[in-house]
Amino acid sequence: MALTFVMVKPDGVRRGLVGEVVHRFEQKGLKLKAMKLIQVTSDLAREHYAEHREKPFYPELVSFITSGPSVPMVWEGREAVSVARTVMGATDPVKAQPGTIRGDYGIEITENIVHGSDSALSAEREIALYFRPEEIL
Ligand code: IDP
Ligand code: MG
Repeated sequence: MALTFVMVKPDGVRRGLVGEVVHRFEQKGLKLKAMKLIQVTSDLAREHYAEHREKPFYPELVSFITSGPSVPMVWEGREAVSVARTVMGATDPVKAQPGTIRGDYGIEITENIVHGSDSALSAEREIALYFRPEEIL
């Protein structure tokens, strides 16, 4: 069974969407393996988003992701990485289909409610950044 890393970003927590996000992944049939409420530090944010270091939106992204508590989670299931991204919808909520989290709840590209790993390799890296092995049940 595959694992993936998902995180409710600070806008999702501020807007009271944690329950809705968890509900959608549960409803799809993924299994919750770990979850907590944390304040992402700038060091962690820079490491998490290292691949975007050269992008024009990187400073805004780091400042947004550290702007309040986030809820990192680990989910398990068949093809969990792509299933989670399908449930989340396209990166830009303007383009995300209705019925997806970003399609139903967002309109800003930076404040797009959720993060989800884009490959098995990123999932492994991101899970290790946010969770100790004994926190994954
Ligand atoms: P993803 O979250 O769908 O995997 P990425 O391309 O990995 O999308 O981008 C990471 C995050 O950076 C996005 O979720 C979004 O919050 C932000 N982002 C991506 N592209 C832009 C942009 O063009 N302008 C502003 N923020 C962006
Ligand atoms: Mg990404």
